[in-house]
Amino acid sequence: MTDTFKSGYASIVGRPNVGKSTLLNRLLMQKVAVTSRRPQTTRNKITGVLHLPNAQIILVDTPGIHQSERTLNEMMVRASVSTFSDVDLILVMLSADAGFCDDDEFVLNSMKQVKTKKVLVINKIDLVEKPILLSLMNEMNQKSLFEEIIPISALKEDGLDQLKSLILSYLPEGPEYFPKDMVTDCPETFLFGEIIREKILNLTRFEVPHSVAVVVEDMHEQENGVVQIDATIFAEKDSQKKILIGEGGNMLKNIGRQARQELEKRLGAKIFLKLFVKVKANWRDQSRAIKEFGYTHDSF
Ligand SMILES: Nc1nc2c(ncn2[C@@H]2O[C@H](COP(=O)(O)OP(=O)(O)OP(=O)(O)O)[C@@H](O)[C@H]2O)c(=O)[nH]1
Ligand SMILES: [Mg+2]
Repeated sequence: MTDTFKSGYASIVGRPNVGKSTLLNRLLMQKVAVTSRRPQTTRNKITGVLHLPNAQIILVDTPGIHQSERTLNEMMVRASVSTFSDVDLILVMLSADAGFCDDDEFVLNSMKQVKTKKVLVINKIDLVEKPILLSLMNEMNQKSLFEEIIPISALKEDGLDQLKSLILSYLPEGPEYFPKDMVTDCPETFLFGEIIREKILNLTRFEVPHSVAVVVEDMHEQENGVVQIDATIFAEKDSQKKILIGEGGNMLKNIGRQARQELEKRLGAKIFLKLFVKVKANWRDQSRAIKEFGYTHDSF
């Protein structure tokens, strides 16, 4: 036993949908990032601090790296890429069920010149048979890009202790950067907006999920103890607004109900959730709107 304290940064990067945010939540044992089966769920860097007895691992979840010319998407990818040289270790994530595909190749190309040590995390091993996993590990090993390769299932929490030890072994001795009660840099109101957006991602289809932004405008406790949250859902077109409201307001009611249930559990209080739907044409191509909606919110 030694008394040395280790601390440092590890970013979780990869193409969209491989399970980066799921891993962040499972390692922290609480939800700080929203997740969905749709690609491009995460839009900004989200930092989470994992407090261990003799160490502090600062994890940075990032948006999925992908190709797109939209301003929002370019900003998302820039946020991911910006972590490469700022961290002690890059956790590059693949999804075992998809194997190594062109989109993963694009991710590796984006870090060609990067000197930071990289570990390959193969996620979703619960979805494949052993021989498929072994052949993928073998294929990736031949690239000679990674210090190590580790198979996990973030969702089933398989291999997470091994992953924690592995990350620790790459961190330097360092100070306790953050107070023990600090788990994320994500402001509460931003996370609440994200939870509402997560319900929209689950309930809507086609271009609607991607076109939506949610902003919590106000949150206050009423005299009777009920917490009132006012949030605006922004869509890009009238047709999307119509879908979000639904027949007789049914879709909006559904979104509201699902979000309220989760928020009430989180806050341990009754919530009155007031949702508004507005159109902000082409907001995904306007840096100002993207900033206003909080998607450029930066890490520590
Ligand atoms: N079966 C299985 N599914 C998983 C696992 N990890 C994540 N998922 C699922 O994969 C989907 C995507 O997960 P996310 O955590 O949102 O993925 P992401 O990489 O953060 O995606 P982006 O934010 O879009 O880049 C969700 O439906 C998760 O439940 C896993 O280990 N096994
Ligand atoms: Mg994510």
